[in-house]
Amino acid sequence: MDGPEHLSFCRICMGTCGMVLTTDADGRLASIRADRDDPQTLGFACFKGLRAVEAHNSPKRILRPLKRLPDGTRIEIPLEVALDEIADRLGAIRAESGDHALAGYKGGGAFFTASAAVMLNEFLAALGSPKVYSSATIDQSAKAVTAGRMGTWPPGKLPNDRCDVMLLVGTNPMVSVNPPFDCRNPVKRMKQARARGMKLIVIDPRRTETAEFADLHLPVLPGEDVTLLAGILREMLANGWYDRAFCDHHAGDLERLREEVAPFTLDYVAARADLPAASVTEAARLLGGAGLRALAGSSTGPDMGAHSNLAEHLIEAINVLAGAFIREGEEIPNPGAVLPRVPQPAQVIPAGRWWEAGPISRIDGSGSLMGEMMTGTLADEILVPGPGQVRALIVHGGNPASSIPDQHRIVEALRALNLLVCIEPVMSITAELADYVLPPFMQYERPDLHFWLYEWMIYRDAPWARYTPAIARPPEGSELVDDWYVFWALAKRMGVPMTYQGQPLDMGVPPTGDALLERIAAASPMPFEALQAAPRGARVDETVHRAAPAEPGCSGRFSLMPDDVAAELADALAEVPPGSALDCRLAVRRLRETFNSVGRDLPETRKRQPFNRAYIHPDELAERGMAPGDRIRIRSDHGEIVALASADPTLRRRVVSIAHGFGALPGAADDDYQQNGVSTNLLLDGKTRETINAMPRMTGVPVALERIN
Ligand SMILES: Nc1nc2c(c(=O)[nH]1)N[C@H]1C(S)=C(S)[C@@H](COP(=O)(O)OP(=O)(O)OC[C@H]3O[C@@H](n4cnc5c(=O)[nH]c(N)nc54)[C@H](O)[C@@H]3O)O[C@H]1N2
Ligand SMILES: Nc1nc2c(c(=O)[nH]1)N[C@H]1C(S)=C(S)[C@@H](COP(=O)(O)OP(=O)(O)OC[C@H]3O[C@@H](n4cnc5c(=O)[nH]c(N)nc54)[C@H](O)[C@@H]3O)O[C@H]1N2
Ligand code: SF4
Ligand SMILES: [Mo]
Repeated sequence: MDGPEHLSFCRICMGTCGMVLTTDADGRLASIRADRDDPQTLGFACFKGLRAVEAHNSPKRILRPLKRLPDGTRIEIPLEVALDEIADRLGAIRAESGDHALAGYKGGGAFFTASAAVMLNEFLAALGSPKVYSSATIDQSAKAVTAGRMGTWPPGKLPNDRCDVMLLVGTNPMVSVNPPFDCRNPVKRMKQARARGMKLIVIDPRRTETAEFADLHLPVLPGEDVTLLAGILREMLANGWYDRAFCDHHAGDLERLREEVAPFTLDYVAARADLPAASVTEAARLLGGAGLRALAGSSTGPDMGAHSNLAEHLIEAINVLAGAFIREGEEIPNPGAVLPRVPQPAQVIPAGRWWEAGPISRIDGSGSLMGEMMTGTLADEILVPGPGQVRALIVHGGNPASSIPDQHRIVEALRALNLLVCIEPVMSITAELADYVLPPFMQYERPDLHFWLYEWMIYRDAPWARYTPAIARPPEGSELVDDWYVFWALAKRMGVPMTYQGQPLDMGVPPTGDALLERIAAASPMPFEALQAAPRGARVDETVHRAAPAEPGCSGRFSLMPDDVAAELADALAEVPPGSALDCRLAVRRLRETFNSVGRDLPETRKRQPFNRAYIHPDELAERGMAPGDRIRIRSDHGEIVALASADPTLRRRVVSIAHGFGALPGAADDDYQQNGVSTNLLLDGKTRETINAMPRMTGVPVALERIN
């Protein structure tokens, strides 16, 4: 018999879906369903989140710390013994090769564990190593680059519910449940937005589930966002379709923007991005010429392609032209729920270019962004000899062997390490390479907060916060670890004091998960006990916050076209299209059933997505003499993979759309496509990287398709 119902929320993605759970007589998770009465997520939950019972009780879950022996076999060892050994080995490497030989990589599993989301950073800082890498810099770090090159507006951009027109570039929130669109039940929120009259423009090579709602869909050729966005900006400027009053006050170099986008004429854009010219004009008119409040937002599509930093810069330039910001006196819907509140005057904070100060990569001179080094350089940091070469890596809730472009090279690098430790609940392909695997509590077994690092992106209409206690008991006979404990226990053994949220940690007595969460929420107007007592979360205070007037004498302006951006635009313009042999383009995409590589091994998931299908338009298939189900070779300048073709009429022509996060270790016994799919990172060179954030090219990459049976 199931016990009473418990309220909690899912922490796989930013959806933060309210859930109703039950546990069995042993306290183990027994059932899960979406909470119809959740005030934020309104009864939504997706396939991935509803797999939690299987995931927590999976026979594939790692239940006790594992150590790999020299012959490659693995044994279970007690947690404290594993920590002793890891601390000894870290200490020895540090003594021999210095602080910078120690590094860490964190992925989604770490970011969504509130108590430990910044523990890796704190741990490495305590050791004197700047070498924190994460999935954030193989994702949308173009947004941080753009903020640093253009400037920022403290009150923020228009909230979704206040805009009349929204442009979504390369994002499919109906499936990815990810910003920039509202991720609290995106389908319902989109229907509501449409019902109140919001116009939607979507730029995506696929007629996605999101594009289905659009007034205007521009099926851009992948990798050509820069072309299209420059064309839209040119049209806005040429026709006077922009907010002159806002730009007069806040744009620094509008004329230079006008000059630099001038070559992107309608004919040029239509030919190169392969779109009707009229749709470019119509997008520009809706964004700036219809007297409506418009907002542009983007995600992985433009931020993973060629010139991703430039593409993102052009998207934000559209926002400046449209004046898409919260103005003086307007309400700031979420000024901070657990994050500290800071003054938010309606003015431009000029481009800070923060990466120019701080640590610099010995590989390519890239600096640090968001307090991290660039993941695009990680394989080289491990493989290239010299002072500062990385020899030990702690992987926290990530799967770098799967997620980093040029899979052969990153796997070679992970194998070359003197020490690889994973905090990881399942035998991921990275864990397979690890010297130690420390299995953590899974989400419903730990107390947690909402994804506080980016809380304003989740809770968009109020300063809302949410706490959950641990609901389920871990499996019988397991020895699991709190993610944060690993770092605390290693620091203690290594004799280095750690801080946490700016305060020293007691290195004598370990903290508790709740104590760490309380510290995160210390600045909240709501006492932590009150938050703990609110089962569906709470608005932390009732004060209405408004954008303050600009500080007297402030003169900051947005940099719309600084020199480096102009140079990148000139490069993009001068680019010669790839040779006719590579006549198709690879496009990134997400699947409903998996979260990157997470969930791959669950039986229901495997039933639906046994491997990653290569989606191609049916006419494209027919023209190439291919049929759905054919084995095809996808070849880039860098590598090749074999996959099964699948017909997708929602795609534009000349595109193959295939998800990442699949595949075994190359050459391993289970490296079998029909069993595990294949890593698209075998196609990506990892070396063609953007300046500043070392972002590799992951979409829009030219490929050839060939039938092989
Ligand atoms: N070719 C290509 N490559 C890509 C992308 C792409 O579109 N195309 N996308 C990129 C993007 S946007 C991202 S964010 C990265 C993702 O990069 P990663 O975060 O490195 O990869 P994931 O597959 O999400 O791995 C998350 C790991 O966390 C583990 N985990 C799950 N729950 C927990 C938990 O509670 N605690 C702990 N400690 N671990 C847990 C999972 O088992 C899994 O192994 O991949 C990037 N790589
Ligand atoms: N179900 C599910 N949800 C997820 C994830 C998952 O793996 N599965 N991953 C999570 C993560 S880590 C992230 S970062 C977010 C990502 O969130 P999103 O970026 O919204 O991810 P997608 O749904 O892949 O949407 C990207 C869209 O870009 C389009 N695209 C591809 N190439 C180009 C291009 O060159 N230009 C343009 N304009 N469009 C292009 C694709 O067709 C696709 O529709 O999703 C998160 N949510
Ligand atoms: S949308 Fe995200 S948060 Fe909601 S159930 Fe799915 S995975 Fe969990
Ligand atoms: Mo991501």
